[in-house]
Amino acid sequence: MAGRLIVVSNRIPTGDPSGGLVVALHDALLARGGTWIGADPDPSEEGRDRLHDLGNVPYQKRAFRLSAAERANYYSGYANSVLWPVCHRRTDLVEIRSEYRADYLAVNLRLARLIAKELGPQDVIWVHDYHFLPLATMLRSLGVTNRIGFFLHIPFPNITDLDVLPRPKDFARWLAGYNLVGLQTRRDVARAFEMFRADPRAEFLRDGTVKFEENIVSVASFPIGIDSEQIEGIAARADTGPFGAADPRELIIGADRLDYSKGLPQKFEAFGRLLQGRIDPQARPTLLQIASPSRADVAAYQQITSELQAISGRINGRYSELDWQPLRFVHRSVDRERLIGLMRRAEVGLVTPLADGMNLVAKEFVAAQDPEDPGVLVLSRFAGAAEDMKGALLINPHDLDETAGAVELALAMPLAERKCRFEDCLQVVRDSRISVWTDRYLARLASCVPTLSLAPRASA
Ligand code: ADQ
Repeated sequence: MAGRLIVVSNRIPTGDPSGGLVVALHDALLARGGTWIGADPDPSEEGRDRLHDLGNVPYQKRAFRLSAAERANYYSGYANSVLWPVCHRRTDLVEIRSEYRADYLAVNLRLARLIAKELGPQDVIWVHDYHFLPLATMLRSLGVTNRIGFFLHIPFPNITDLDVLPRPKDFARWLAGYNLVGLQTRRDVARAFEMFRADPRAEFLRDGTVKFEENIVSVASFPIGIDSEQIEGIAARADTGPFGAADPRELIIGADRLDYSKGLPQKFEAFGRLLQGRIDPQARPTLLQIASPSRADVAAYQQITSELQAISGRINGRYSELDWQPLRFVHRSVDRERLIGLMRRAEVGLVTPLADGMNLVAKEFVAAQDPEDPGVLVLSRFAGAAEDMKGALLINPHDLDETAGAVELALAMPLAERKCRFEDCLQVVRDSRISVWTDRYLARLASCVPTLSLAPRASA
């Protein structure tokens, strides 16, 4: 690609890049040169009519500012109280307010104008996630014909759930403004195709692309991964436990953002079933659930926190002994190296989302294992990661007995089977490593049919 790469994501890294996605995009920008644009962590409301420099070395970082009302309406509102629940099949939690949608569109339009002002003819734009669905249509309406790619990190919604959105038909039109729509799994692609098939404005072309009014869009899956080599390295030298003399014999670990999509009440209840059905009273499994606080200003997140505190209190009240607390619910973020050490120490990784784009924790757990004595991954079928990770014990998190049974099986699994399953999973983790994901996506975007002419629209 001759021009610059311009990455757009709501969160922009400040300081040293950390975390899989941020590091991967950082590397892509280092290799190709370019600009990363995201929401300014500075809450100042001044200067919303321009991009602010957050540093120019080794690539440009530029930020757009939001007013307090825009943060509430565009970010906590439309993105996290409308689009997030719709994509995660929780239409019961959707909160529709006209100001949410108005500010979502206003922020996207302002950003489109700011980007268009500085765009070179050969620049390629890569937009990340549901905060910016309409950005391409808005850029097109400003005359931009550059290649624009989009990647959705969360599940593609079910076609019937889309009807819950205000003006549901916008969703397909917004996506069609991109040259390439990248999704996590083949199932996501199938759902996107179902949406286009049901839309009279769309026509499938012989090469598999979709013609939608004046646009041609490609849709494909690019399962995201982790820097597996780095995690394998950290795990090999990690401190594997803070427990000291109280080191549990059987450790089950969960690590998630505290989000209702992660199936945490189901995980706790399934663990309760496991304790209830214990045949050997000497067996004292411990579930360590580390849940990083998330979106605490949204009501649904406050409710799930109280619910989890209540369930863990009930389970611990019923089963704790003087020298054993079966469920440890740690409501905070922990240092990355410590988390990887805990994953290596655990006999079981328990990942139970009810809907999840990919779930990187599942891949991190696998990469963190000791190849000579690996733990077992128990993984929800509803995580994108389950599409390829056939070496995991796959469960339906709504079925508490099935989850409890899988954990029991994992705790008793002979070494030979553990190794065999681990090797299968590790192969998937390595094949989908983050550098491969970035390269595959950008190569595919470069080969997409370019947007040649535009029929500008007055508004998105
Ligand atoms: P998330 O919903 O945030 O990501 P996930 O993919 O599991 O979910 O990534 C979470 C990251 O945060 C992991 O790197 C994990 O190690 C870390 N983390 C989780 N709990 C932590 C804790 N308590 N302390 C410290 N770190 C913690 C969204 C989508 C996913 C998709 C990713 C990437 O929802 O489906 O896989 O983007 O595309």
